[in-house]
Amino acid sequence: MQNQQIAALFEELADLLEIQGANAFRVRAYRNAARTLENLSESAEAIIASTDRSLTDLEGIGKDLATKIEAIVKTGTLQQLDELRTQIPIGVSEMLRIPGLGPKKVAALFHELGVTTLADLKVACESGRVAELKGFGKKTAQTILEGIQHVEEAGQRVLISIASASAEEIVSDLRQLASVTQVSIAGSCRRRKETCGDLDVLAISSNSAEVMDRLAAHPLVEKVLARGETKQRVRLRSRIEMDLRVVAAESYGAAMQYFTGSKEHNIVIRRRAQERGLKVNEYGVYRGEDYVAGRTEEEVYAAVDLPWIPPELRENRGEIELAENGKLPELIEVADIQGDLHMHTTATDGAATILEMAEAAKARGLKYIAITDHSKRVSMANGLDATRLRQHWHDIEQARGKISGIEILRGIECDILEDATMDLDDEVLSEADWVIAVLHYGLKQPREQIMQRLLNAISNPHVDVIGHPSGRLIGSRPAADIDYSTFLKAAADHGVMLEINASPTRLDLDDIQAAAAKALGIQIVIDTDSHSTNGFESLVYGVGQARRAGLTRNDVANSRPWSEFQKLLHRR
Ligand code: DGT
Ligand code: CA
Ligand code: CA
Repeated sequence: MQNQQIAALFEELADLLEIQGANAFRVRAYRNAARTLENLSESAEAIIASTDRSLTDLEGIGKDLATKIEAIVKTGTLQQLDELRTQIPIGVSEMLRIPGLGPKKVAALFHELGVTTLADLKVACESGRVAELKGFGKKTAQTILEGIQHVEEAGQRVLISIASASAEEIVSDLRQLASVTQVSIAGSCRRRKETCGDLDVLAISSNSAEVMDRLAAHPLVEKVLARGETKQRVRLRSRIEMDLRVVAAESYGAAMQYFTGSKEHNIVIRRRAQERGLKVNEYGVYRGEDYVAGRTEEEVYAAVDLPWIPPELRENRGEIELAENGKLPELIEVADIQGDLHMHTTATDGAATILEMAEAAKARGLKYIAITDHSKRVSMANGLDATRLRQHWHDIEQARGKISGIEILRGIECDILEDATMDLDDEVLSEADWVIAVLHYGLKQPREQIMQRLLNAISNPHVDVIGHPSGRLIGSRPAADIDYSTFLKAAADHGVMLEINASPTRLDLDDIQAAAAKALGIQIVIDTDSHSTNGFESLVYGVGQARRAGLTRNDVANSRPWSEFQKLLHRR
């Protein structure tokens, strides 16, 4: 159980309590606990297991919360939360996913209008009942209607970070069984898609009943939905569902290939097989009745005259032609990343100091970082004005003297304001080592205004990179309306880099636009946007997105050693 998963349960608990109308103080205690856990550099599980430390040593964690964390680690859930989930209809908690609808507004819709599903809510908005509600009004009702559409389009998908943490935990548990010789994640999670609809796991075992029993008994599993001879479908407590299939060793590669997908990729593979007089299915490759291959994925691809294709590329977006011509890219790996150029400290909304961030980055093998706290427009994060920023840079210089083996750049994450000017003036930006320009506010502006802002930032000679370009938060905040062909061309013309923000709720640029950026020769930086020393763990998701885009080391600026990366600074 990772801290992030425990924190998510506390957040859900706080939401449901708030909808129920619980005491605000209690609600805040759970939210604070969630923050504390997210920012913790050590796992709660390890603290519980240790003899010399205790959860109650942590800020804001009293005896009651410590007991709850222990219960979550032990059972995967919290009785109180399970009860609340039965009391508050699932449609009501779903409303929380609508941008702009917090627990207070959802509570009003639930208690005063009796709305319990998104469909109810739509009707209530259209009939004018929502607009009449105290604190709502016509504009809010309209925003809610747009939000419902956004949530419906996003569906019930789960972030890759949550999906892969659960899947990895279950896979390593099944691996413990003596009868299990192989077990792996397949499906969209293996392809590292930004969200997963459900989880797919494959195992080789001589005893499929034993594997299914073990899965059914796993603390993360809430319920067995279906069970057959060799397959089982379960629902996890986090509400995502999982398919488990137990297969024979000679079918393992074929099953992995089949269940990794994507469907679109598999259709082409099957067609290639037919053209060669073969049949491919989840059991193997067959000529007539005869099994010819299927033990490994390599065998399956070889049967259709292709080299093995990395899962992240299997979307039928040109990977088969690349494979056929021996031109598959050598995809970037986590270990290639040498620097991280977007992170926050206690100067704004981060949880760790400059030196703590530098030490944590160094411990993870990074050779250079940029400290990029917020600019003043982000007042709720205590953003920096020019005076505080210069003081902060002075503090960074001091920190440099206290650590060796890692370079620390004096950076800034500067807002591109709604009127298309920069939040800090050129004079102070010119003194920075590294400037990230970003949109945070006014994301709903029409395309022309959004583009004016991005293009102005790109033509500012002090801007090194555009951070999380679309501003989207997956499943909760829609992306700004960007004309990508104009945007990417401008970035290429001005030599401005673009970020893949690795935070699992952002993953922005997305895979398609990152591939388009690569095609134009734009340098990409994969940044974690860390707000605590734990934040560096998100790197794997950013690298996953970069791999889906077909990026190699050459495409990613922060895979370069410091001596080379340094040459990219101040070159504009
Ligand atoms: P998801 O769960 O929506 O995030 O996406 P996937 O790709 O994990 O899809 P899922 O779980 O429905 O199925 C896993 C893989 O199994 C899928 O990528 C390809 C394969 N598969 C499932 N159903 C079909 C099908 O009807 N035809 C073919 N060719 N392949 C299928
Ligand atoms: Ca799936
Ligand atoms: Ca599935």
